[in-house]
Amino acid sequence: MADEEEVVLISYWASMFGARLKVALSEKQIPYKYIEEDLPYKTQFLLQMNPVFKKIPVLVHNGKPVNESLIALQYIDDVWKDKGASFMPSDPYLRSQARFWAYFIDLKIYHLAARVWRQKGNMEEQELDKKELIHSLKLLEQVLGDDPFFGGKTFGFLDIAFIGYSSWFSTYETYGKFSMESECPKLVSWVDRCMKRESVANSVHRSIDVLKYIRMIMRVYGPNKGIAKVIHTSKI
Ligand code: GS8
Repeated sequence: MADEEEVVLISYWASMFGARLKVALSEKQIPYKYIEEDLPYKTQFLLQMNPVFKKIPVLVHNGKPVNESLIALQYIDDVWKDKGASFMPSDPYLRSQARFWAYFIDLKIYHLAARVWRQKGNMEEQELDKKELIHSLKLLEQVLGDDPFFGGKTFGFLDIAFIGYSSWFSTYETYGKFSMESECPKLVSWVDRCMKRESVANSVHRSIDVLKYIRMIMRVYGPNKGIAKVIHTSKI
């Protein structure tokens, strides 16, 4: 990276999406300026850098924004392809599969898990959401198989795409009343392996920190009381 290049990451501490970009920049050893966004009071900078969705994370490279974390993750891999191994497998089919499961994580796991910990719906609906969440996590566990990483022997794109979610595992377990260790032991071991990497240990919050924070939010505001709006207003 030339000296005059400037990399800025706008994010929010507990965001699984932001964690992707922290891990990716750290893996590629790219220095960057970090801006923590206070989401209910979005800064002008965020609104300028992501006028369409107004969401974090945003990667700003030499003044130009890259929105959507999976797109920004691929961008980092493309721009700094000479810095370390590519996050993506070289085989086009395996690349397509890594992208597919990354979308699955955001389309399925994120939304189901949010319904579970926010305790959305009646008891019956909550039970169905929980079952589907566990089923989705088990599907991912099958994708991992007996490999150490989703990238096979090496830590790659799908590992980076999913590892930020591990900060939320205790929250999923607590509000969903299930045990990740019993349901998905291979995923739990995978998290332990990933956490041994400096890039992950320095970027992904411990699950207990997010749980403490969510407990406090639930105590103060209760379930189903516009948590989505208040969640970002209080720090641990
Ligand atoms: C999701 C970003 C997102 O939901 C991505 O970048 O991958 N698909 C996008 N960001 C949330 C915070 S993390 O839960 C956000 O910015 N929310 C603020 C808002 O919705 O106003």
